[in-house]
Amino acid sequence: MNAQTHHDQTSIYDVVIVGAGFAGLYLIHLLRSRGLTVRCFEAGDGVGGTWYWNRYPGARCDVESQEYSFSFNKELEREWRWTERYSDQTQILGYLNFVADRLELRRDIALSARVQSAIFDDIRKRWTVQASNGETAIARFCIMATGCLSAAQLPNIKGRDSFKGELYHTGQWPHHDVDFEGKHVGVIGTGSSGIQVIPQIAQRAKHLTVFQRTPNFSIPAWNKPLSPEKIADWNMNRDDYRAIAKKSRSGILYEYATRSVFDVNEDERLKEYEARWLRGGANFVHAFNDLFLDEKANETAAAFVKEKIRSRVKDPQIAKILTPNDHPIGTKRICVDTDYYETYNRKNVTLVDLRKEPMTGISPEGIALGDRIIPLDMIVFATGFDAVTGALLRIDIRGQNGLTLKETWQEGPKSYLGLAVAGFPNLFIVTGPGSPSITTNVVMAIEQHVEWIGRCVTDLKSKPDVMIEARSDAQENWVQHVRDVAAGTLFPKAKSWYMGANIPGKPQVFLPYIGGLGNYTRLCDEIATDNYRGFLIY
Ligand code: N01
Repeated sequence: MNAQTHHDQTSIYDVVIVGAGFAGLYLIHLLRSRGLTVRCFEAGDGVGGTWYWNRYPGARCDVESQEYSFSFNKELEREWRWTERYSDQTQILGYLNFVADRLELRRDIALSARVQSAIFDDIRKRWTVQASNGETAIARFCIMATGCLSAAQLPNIKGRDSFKGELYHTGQWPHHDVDFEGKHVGVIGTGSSGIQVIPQIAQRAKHLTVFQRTPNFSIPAWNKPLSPEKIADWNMNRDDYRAIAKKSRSGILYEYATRSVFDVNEDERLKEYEARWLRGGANFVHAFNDLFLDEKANETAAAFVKEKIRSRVKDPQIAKILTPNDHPIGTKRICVDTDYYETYNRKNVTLVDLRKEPMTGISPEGIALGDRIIPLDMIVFATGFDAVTGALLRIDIRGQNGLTLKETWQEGPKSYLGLAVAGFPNLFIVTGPGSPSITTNVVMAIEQHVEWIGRCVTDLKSKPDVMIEARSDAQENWVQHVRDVAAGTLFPKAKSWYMGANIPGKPQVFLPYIGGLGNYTRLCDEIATDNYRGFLIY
């Protein structure tokens, strides 16, 4: 199967890939190695996806660096050196550029090419994909590698566009230096992005006002340089570590407890929490095996962190505002911080509790809270993303008989395994709704998906007119299973982006599959071996 030029701007490929982040880059490499022709369209003017866009000060991964990297290529693993426990955005972006160069991926990527539509032609059995750079690609397969946290959500606050100062979103951070010096800055949002950017801005701005609607739980990162011992250990045992991670629930080498909160007395419980607090990171929420299952168990972990907040924040009133009270710990993505709570001890930082004093609008001068206006030179929106489905639904995707994905998902996204959607033949999604994706080490989840899709596409390579499509009954069963698994946990108790709760009008559906990456991988492999059970091949 060769790429042939159709006319000036239209070319024919075996596969079109949308997005050149972790998923798109690996897809190009793997599919090319199977003899397939590919074209990858990327909206940014560089590769890297999430790590290209989220370049705000303090942006850092909360999965440890050695784990948050590709495992499929030993040479890449040997050549690249991580330097910190948790890598910052520049290093991860550097890594992805290194991968793109080392595997010679760039020749198949069109940059500054945002895909506008992907339309299936029932007669020709091909996808036509149009991008903003004027290119049109016709391909047998279309793979959406558009990311789970890539559609930035800029709330439509009254008067927003009248603001005279600078306005940024953490997920669309500019490439130029942003100068905070001497400025009055406002940050809206206290999720993972806000919690990272706030301490950084506080150190540079004249004054920082944080506008908080809902407080979040955060655990210290205790980030540090990787020690020579840690590097040597990883290099020696990498293959074993990777194998364990891939079979685990989250794709991360957390210390998963096998005992319940109620198996131990209070002293022992507090000792366990303290030990994990001192080790830092999201490992904390795995201290006991019922923290995501039992509200009473969860409350013990939440109480421990609330006490820590009180000890880190000097003013008890401020500490109270920063203390979460509307969700079990961990049911919104747990945050990992460096000096977040301590930032509120600074004289140049003010916290506004939007629950008490709602934001009524944005004026040319600043943010309005009823009668008073907080004058600002700059507003930073750390307001998150239309997660998981947003990037897909911003593209005009049409399957059989012109059916749009938007219509199909009107009441919530449905997919089979998070990989395919009934009515959309030869279309695959990497880390789609109903896949483990964002509740895991997403790089491991991406590798699994890419390898599964690669296997499927390769199996069909010799039958050029054959299509594969999720069966509706298999899809219904999977959607129900995803819901059932979530319903057995505390996750649906939080108004989180996992539930679509952060986007006005978005159907409230638990988006990821939390049955575990290891289980999911085994199931996907079994399905492929069983002649793609649950798929129509016709
Ligand atoms: O977004 P969020 P994020 N007025 O949706 C507030 C990953 N990530 O970009 O909770 C006022 O979590 C909103 O308030 P509320 C990670 O998976 C990872 O921070 O809706 N406030 C909330 O406080 C993470 O979970 C890393 O009441 C408004 C905040 O904005 C995911 O990305 C780093 C508002 C949004 O929080 C998303 O994180 C960064 C409004 N109109 C991100 N609208 C690491 O690896 C929204 N908010 C460390």
